[in-house]
Order: sequence, then structure tokens, then C-alpha cells
Amino acid sequence: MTSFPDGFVWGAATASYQVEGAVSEDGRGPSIWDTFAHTPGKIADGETGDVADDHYHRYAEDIRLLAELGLKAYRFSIAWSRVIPAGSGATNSAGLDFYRRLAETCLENGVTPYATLYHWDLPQPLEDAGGWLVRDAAERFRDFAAITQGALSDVIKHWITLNEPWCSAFLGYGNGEHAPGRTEGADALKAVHHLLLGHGLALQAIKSPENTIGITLNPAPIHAAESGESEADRDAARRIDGLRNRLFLEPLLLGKYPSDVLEDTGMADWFAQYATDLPVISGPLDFLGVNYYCPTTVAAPDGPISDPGKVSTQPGSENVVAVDTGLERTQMGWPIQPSGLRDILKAINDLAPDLPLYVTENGAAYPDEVLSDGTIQDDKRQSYLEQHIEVCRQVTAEGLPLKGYFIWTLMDNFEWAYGFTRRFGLIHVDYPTQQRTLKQSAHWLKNFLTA
Ligand code: IFM
Repeated sequence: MTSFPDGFVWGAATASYQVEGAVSEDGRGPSIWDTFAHTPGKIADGETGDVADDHYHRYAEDIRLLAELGLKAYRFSIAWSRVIPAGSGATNSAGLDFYRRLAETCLENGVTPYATLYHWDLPQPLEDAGGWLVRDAAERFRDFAAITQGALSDVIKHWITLNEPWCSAFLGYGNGEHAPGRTEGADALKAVHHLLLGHGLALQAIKSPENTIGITLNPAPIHAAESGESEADRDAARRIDGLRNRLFLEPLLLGKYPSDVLEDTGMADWFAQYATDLPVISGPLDFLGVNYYCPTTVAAPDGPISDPGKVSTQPGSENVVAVDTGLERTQMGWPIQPSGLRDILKAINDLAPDLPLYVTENGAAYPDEVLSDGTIQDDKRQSYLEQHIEVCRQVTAEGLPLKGYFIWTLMDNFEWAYGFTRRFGLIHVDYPTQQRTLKQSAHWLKNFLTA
């Protein structure tokens, strides 16, 4: 069996609001997730990220555990409102100090920090000024990126501008399942453009030979039901592929928006005004991050689709439905298909043959049980990880420029609208006591990485 190339990066990922807690400490300002989580009915069991994993205070223990697993990289995100509490204006040095301590602790443990600048926690004052639906958010993001990278460039060399802008735009401004909980129909595409513009402006502001900069997307293979026998189903797949994949990959990698998506959603005229932003958005990346969990199979049982104004996660695709293809699913209801990871990496490599790729998230939620002997036998998670890691091995053997793999996630945490009801961690967290316990999958990973 061929092994992984030298220098292949093994890591685990987290995100600020999901793990940090300490939401009112050391000058941190409120973000849209604070507001959203405290709005009744938005989060399962009425939970919030107020305490989460208390990573703000326990980061040293968490990084030590990560290093003990044999992982050599930690992908965390930087909360904008810790660094610039109002989103623009005054910088909070205590916020920057926290991320310096975090990064230095990584380095002391032989772990390379990978920092994501935006994992969904927009400062609330910027949302009050229009959020990602207005252009100003992109410019303020550039300022935040420049200040943060300027202050931490000696300890953080790898930067990711945005995490999964599809979620920020379509769950945040499309169907309202995520903060800020707005339901704006096809206007969610304005958020897509401003997020991508923010990425491009940040890239211009912080790119240097001293560091690497990329963006993380959550692309997925999209299939038509019944192998695409019906034209309506094939059209449904085209539309969903357009919104999920091409709407992000093409402006970033090819410098153009997919015209069919802009037509489907009735947004072509709005986008036409901003064609001059495309060279900024498509600035040269050092790498692309791919978060992969599952493929999607779709059908359009009601035939043609044409209601761009309707409120939906998927503007212009309102009657598209996801189809159950009989694959085994995780607790999220996501079908397991490791070969989909190869498909999506290949598709991106075809678009941008030399671009280094990282799997910046991959993992699975299961309803873990702590047994009477204190162990957590999460065989299904281990199997999920083993199968996807094997795909990574295969694609590197085929010559794809896959440079690393990050598990989602280091430890159980606040899973957005699901609150604490979904556990993705390698490490179990008992929330009342904050006790950390390695799951079986973590022990397996340690053996795998040290073998
Ligand atoms: O928890 C999330 C993460 O914040 C972004 N990617 C998907 C994960 C699982 O839902």
C-alpha cells in the first residue's frame, strides 16, 4: 500500500463560537450568533454558545490533547468581535492576545496553526448596518483581516479567509436556519457576492510570500435521481450544482459567475453592475480548502422550476427535493459516500490543475454513549474516518495535489441550530463538568498516525 506523501498535514478543526464560550470576557463584542442563539426557538433545547467547551480558558489542555493524538495542525477560527468588538473601529488588544497565546501554545506543542478569519460570527453592529447584504461588510472584513494578520503574522503562517460561504449566505440570509436568521429569497445571492468580495479584498490585503492564504468551501457532488433519466431531475441537479458548487468555484477559480444560476434566480442584472469585482474575487489562491461530508441526490417531481422570488435555501430551485438513495446515514441524516470526496476533489482539480487542496473538514455525528467503564465506543465514526482517509490516500497516489486532512472536529461542541445534540468530536466533552475523554476513534487515530 502506498502511504501518504511526505509533509502531508494531519489536523483537527474547530470554530470560535462552537468552542470558545467566554462571550463577554476581555472586551469581546456580540456577534450574530450571540443574538440568534438567545432568540427563543432558534436552537435545540434553547442552548447557546455562552460557555460551549470553555476553550477560551482550556485551550492549553485541548491543544495538548490534539498533539498527543499525533496531529500536527490545528485549524481554529478567530472571532472578529474579539478583535474588533464593534466590527469596525477600535481594536481590542486582549482579543488579539488570546489568539497569540493560542497560536504560541500550538507551536510549543509542535502543532502548526491554521487560522480561519470568518466562521460565521459577524459582529452584530455590522449586521445592524445591513450585514452581508451590503458591500460595506466586505470592506470591513478586509480591515479585520489586515489588522489580525498584521498582529499575528509571526506566529500564524496559514490563513483561511472564509469558512463555507454557502452556509453564511443561504442558511443565514436564505432560509434563516442560521444567524442572522433572515429569509430574503434570491437576495441571499447578494450575500454570496459580498462574502466573495470580502475574501478577495482580504486576500489582496494579507497576501505575502511569508504565508499561505486560501478559502474553505463546502462543495458536494450533486446527482439527479434515477441516474438522471428524467429531464426535470437533470435540470434540478444542474440548478443545485450551480448554487452549491459553481456559484463559488467559478468566480474564485475562473473569474466568472455561472450565467445559468444568475438567470435561474433572477439576479443577472444585479450582478452585472459588479462585474469589475471579479478580478478581485479571483485573485491567486495558495490553496483551496474543501469541507466534505456527503453527496446530494435531487429530483424535481413537480417539473419546471421558476419562482426566484420565493423564500428558500435554494432560490430558483424551490421545488427541488433531496432523494433518499438508500445509503447509510450519520445522525445528521447525511448519506455516507466516501467516493464523493474523490469526485469533488477531482472536479476542482480539473478546474484548477495546480492548485493545492486541503480537506479542511470531514467527520461524522453519532449519538455517542459513555459506557459504564467510561469508554466511548464510536465504531461508526472510526469507520467513517477510515474510509475517507483511504480516499485521501488514493487521490494522493493518483497525483492530485491534496496536501492535508483536518478532522471535524477535535471535540464535541455547539453544533449551531442543533445546539449540543450532535457530537462530531474525536474527544467527548461532558458539558456540565467540561471533562474531556478520548473516544475510541481518537485512540484509533493515534495508533494510525504514530504507526
Ligand atoms: O459544525 C459544522 C462546522 O461549523 C462547519 N462545517 C460543518 C460542520 C458540521 O455541521
